[in-house]
Amino acid sequence: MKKVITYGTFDLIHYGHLYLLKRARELGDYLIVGLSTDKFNKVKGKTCYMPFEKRKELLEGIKYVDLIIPEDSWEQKIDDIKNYEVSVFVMGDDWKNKFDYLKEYCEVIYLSRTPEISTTKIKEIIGKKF
Ligand code: C2G
Repeated sequence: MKKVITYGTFDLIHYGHLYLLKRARELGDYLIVGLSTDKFNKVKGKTCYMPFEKRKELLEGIKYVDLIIPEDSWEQKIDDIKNYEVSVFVMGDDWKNKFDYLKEYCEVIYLSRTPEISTTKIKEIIGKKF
């Protein structure tokens, strides 16, 4: 079984996230998502609308996602890749080259981001209208 892994916050989940997850899943047979915990989001400097449990529940409803694990540090990726016997690590290309050190452990693929949509943009829209 060819396992793929990706990581993210997935706050106010939108079709940009969905297209990433779909394309990531198509690179193998099984997709693991390392979902940033609320605590790790603080480390990343991200404030979330939705707490981890809600973001996890939404991801569980997406057919491309097979397993969700908590992401609570920058350093866990190598262990995750080894422990879950991952073949492919995938991130959007806003992270291009940032995770090339993982090439020692698995294939590293950066997929194009969906340009016109972002959680920040959604927050701006929500902020303006409601
Ligand atoms: N993404 C995308 N298109 C968008 C927005 C996001 O393809 N319009 C992708 C990102 O490139 C990323 C994934 O969706 O691969 C999740 O995005 P975020 O939740 O913003 O993830 P991020 O905060 O970048 O966390 O250790 C890695 C970090 O946890 C990544």
